[in-house]
Amino acid sequence: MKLYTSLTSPFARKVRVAIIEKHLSDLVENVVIDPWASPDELLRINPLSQVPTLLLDDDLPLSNSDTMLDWFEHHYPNPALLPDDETLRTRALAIVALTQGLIECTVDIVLERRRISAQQSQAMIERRLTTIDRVVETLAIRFDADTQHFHLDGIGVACALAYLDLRVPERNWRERSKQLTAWQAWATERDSMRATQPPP
Ligand SMILES: N[C@@H](CCC(=O)N[C@@H](CS)C(=O)NCC(=O)O)C(=O)O
Repeated sequence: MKLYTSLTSPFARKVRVAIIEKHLSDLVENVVIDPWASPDELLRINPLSQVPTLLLDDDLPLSNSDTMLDWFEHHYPNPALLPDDETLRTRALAIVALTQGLIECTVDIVLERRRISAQQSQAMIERRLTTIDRVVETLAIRFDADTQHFHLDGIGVACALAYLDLRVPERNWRERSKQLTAWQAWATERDSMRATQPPP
């Protein structure tokens, strides 16, 4: 398998972390690519020109990080990155969806700030920042921040918060939750998170 990735994409990082947590690194070749340059190699398999893109061994390309996580969970169930219990599993997936939204909000801000200043919408940036604050506060309540396991919900939380640190550090999400701050310090030390840390 090949995983087309960039070194900074938080969507791709979720998948890279899950691959390491599932001990599948030997099965997956990482291909570092800039999706914004629309390289032919990526366009040939993914018309969205996005990372992550996973090219399966039968040459089927998958887009969308959560689709890939689902595929890995189904084909390589051990170690499991979701609980067996149906209720707990649904709760974990609800957190995964929230963290995906959190990453999308942060990416929106990054893209807006990349526009020339006359074209930037401060109202849009403010709206996304307010959403980010709300999601962090909600995660502080709903996410079960235990350190017994590092499942897909935890991977989503860790990658989303790390991306906030990278792109909107001035918002200082840590002010909103001591518990999440402590949990993130633990998550950051995991081998999978250390190995996928974006370059400075
Ligand atoms: N929903 C997708 C989002 C992927 C995405 O937006 N990736 C960004 C990099 S962070 C990208 O490749 N952007 C290039 C583009 O959209 O042209 C996922 O979860 O994988």
